[in-house]
Amino acid sequence: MSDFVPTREDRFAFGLWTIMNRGADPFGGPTREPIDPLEAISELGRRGVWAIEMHVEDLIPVGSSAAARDRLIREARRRLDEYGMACVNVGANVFSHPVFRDGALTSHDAKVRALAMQRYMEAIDVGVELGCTLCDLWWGRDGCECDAARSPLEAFKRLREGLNYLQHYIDRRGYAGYRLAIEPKPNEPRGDAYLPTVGHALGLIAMLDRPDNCGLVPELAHARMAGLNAFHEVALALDAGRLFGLHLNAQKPLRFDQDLRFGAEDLKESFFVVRLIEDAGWTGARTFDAHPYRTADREEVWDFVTGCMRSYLILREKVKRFNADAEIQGLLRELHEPDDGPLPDPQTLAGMHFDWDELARRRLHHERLDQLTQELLLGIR
Ligand code: XUL
Ligand code: MN
Repeated sequence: MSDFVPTREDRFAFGLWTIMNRGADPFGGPTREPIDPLEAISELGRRGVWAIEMHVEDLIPVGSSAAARDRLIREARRRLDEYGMACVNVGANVFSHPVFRDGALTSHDAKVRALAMQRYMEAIDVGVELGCTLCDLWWGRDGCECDAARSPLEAFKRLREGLNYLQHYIDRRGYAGYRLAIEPKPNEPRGDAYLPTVGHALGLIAMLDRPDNCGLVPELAHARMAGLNAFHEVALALDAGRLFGLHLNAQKPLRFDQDLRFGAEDLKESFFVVRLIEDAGWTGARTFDAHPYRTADREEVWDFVTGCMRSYLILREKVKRFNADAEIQGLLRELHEPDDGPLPDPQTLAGMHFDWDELARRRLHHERLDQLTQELLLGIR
């Protein structure tokens, strides 16, 4: 059996912000020492992590001089190269500063919208310098509590305009292969966020000037926060050919954004997500976007990092067992038969007779199938 030690081939990634997180929450300040982003890259590299994601501000503080910016990019590149690592997403932090308190892309203030756009352009430029090809937009503050203040019609229009503007920027700069993505989230920090789910985001993407170049980065916790099935959310993005990235973590449903270590909750749903992307041969980064507990000190952050990757590798091993389990596969085959292929033409179909009772009597084995899945996950199969 594997010892579950990650290698670059496993394509694991971490957001720099997850390592840099200092355990603060709305009720208390930081509980652990800061870590330098460059140091975070090297520490991840030493642990077999393949890639990083970041907000451009995680690496380059706002207001840095041009020389400091170049030095940070050069040093980040050097460290990534040293460990054979990649940068797979650079977004922008357009949510922390009070200037964005009522939104970035959807702000009523044209200057605030322009500032947000400037930050995203900077994210894309820095991404290009780091060999990255994705800008994932999570619009933390683009939402509302006070619906009287802004019509969602205005908000959707501005989000469309913003994404189109960024796409034109990418095209004008000739950044071939650079893509955009939306990371949906139902709420937090806003009472309601615009485009809360994968389905909502797909609706807006279809209306963009270049829908083919804008995809999704679903996050398991974001779906679970809304009480949705995260497995189905990821599958919808995959089915649409729009799974440009994926944020893995854990979350108790219908709560604040817990961002727990991957595998810490909802094991069965996490298992099905792993099975989905592994069986589909999806080659994107398996990015962990979670936070170490507030109780963790700086050293324990690395227990958190190792834990996320180990849980993924263990679940991947379970996927292999599931796919090789004769009883499970036998039940699945029975469920999929008889499949007579496509529907007949409507005229033939209209004249067909069905034995309703016989069809309704078919045994579906769901109880047995789910129990076998549970037992496999519990380690006795
Ligand atoms: C917030 C969240 C962000 C994005 C990056 O819930 O998931 O960390 O992934 O901006
Ligand atoms: Mn995320």
